[in-house]
Amino acid sequence: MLEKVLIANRGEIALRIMRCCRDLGIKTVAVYSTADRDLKHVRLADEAVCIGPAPSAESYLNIPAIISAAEITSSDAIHPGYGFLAENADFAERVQTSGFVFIGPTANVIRTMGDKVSAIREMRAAGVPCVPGSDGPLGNDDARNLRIAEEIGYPIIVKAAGGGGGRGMRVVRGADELLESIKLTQAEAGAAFGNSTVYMEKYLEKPRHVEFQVLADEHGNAIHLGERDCSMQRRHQKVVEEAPAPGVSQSLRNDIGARCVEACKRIGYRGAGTFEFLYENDEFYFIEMNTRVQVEHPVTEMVTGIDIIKAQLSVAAGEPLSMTQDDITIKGHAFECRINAEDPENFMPSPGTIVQYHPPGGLGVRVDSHVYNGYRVPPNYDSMIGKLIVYGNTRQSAIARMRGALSEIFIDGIKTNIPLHRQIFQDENFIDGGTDIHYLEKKLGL
Ligand code: MV4
Repeated sequence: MLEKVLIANRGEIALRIMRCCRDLGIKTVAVYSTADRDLKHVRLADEAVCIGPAPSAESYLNIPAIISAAEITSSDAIHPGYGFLAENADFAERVQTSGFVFIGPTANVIRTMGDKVSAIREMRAAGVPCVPGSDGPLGNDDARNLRIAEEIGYPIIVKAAGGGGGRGMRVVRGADELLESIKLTQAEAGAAFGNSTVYMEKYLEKPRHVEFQVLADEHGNAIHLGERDCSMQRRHQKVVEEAPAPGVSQSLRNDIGARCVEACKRIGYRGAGTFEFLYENDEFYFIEMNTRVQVEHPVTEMVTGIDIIKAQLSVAAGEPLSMTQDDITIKGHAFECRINAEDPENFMPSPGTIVQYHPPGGLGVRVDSHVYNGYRVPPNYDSMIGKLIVYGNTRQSAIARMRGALSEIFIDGIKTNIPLHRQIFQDENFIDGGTDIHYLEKKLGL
């Protein structure tokens, strides 16, 4: 096993990784910016190294500072968490060439999946169902582009190969707007991602966002842990996630899961990963792969009993996966509410000092958060301050438990989105299950 892991992240995920290392007897190194001296995991880690000033670009995105911290602490491996450098292929490569283990897939796999056109090409080849589309980049042949769109059928969506997560895309409803939209998306993509390549897909009007969790080792073994429904979102920020996805049959889960596993083996995937799909009329359509652990991984942990961070650490150490697909069963139901330091009226960030914090508790209630009484939420980073996760034997009992936990939780001193979560867990359509990706924005009148 690894002896010492440097955690190249902050907040709740840094604490989650630190706790997992502690369980496994692995020493930890925290790296932090000057705004984050008082983070909980910095206090609890075996060692802590300040890597720069508050702005992320000078600290959590500062590759030489992080590599230096790994060197001076004699760390074996670097866990990137999510966000920041987690899907930066150049970072993964620098970590490896500097003699450390990158806790994630190889730099080349990150690079391939980071380019959405090459990711889709790989997935098609592996038998993963994709959205009907251009099957490759669009060229500058206007007649050809018009013909491709006609074949797919309007509406279509033009997406940047270097985009993802909602950046660099444009819906086109008729031939009259197509050529202009392609040129605009190409120009924006070139400026934003340094890659003006775009591709085309059929635009699905009311899909759900359902993603499959996978784990793979470097010995050719891979398994899936079922799916999560992340449709409850606002402006591409997920708000509530759940596992399993309401209405997905065991046979469809097994089929799509097996295809994701096959894709992992084909591309030589290592570590934890997520296959993102749009789900509409009982059909799955692959859109992107995430080559990192995700914020919402706990709902999968709750319904499978698998510690995803522990699996990441063990496969990074070169060990084979300790379980096979037959060991995995989905039992019960889990929800996660992302708790953000933001104004519930206008969603603006609300940093400041937490003067009172009362976390909820009880059977089936999990709080993944780094906050404590007196903690000051800095204005420099993402506003998520924790996650409230509940488990129940049924979806209905999990909803009841989340309502109870939301009535108990109390945070004073800053504004939070807890009122929004209370509203969502009273919403009839959400309670019925299966609301689409546009539901929350419509409900909020956006
Ligand atoms: C789509 C789509 C409809 N049809 N692709 C947005 C984020 C990026 N991951 C992909 N996205 C979408 N791709 C086709 N062919 C609708 C979205 C989309 C979306 C997807 C997932 C979660 C939230 C979303 C919100 C708006 C649009």
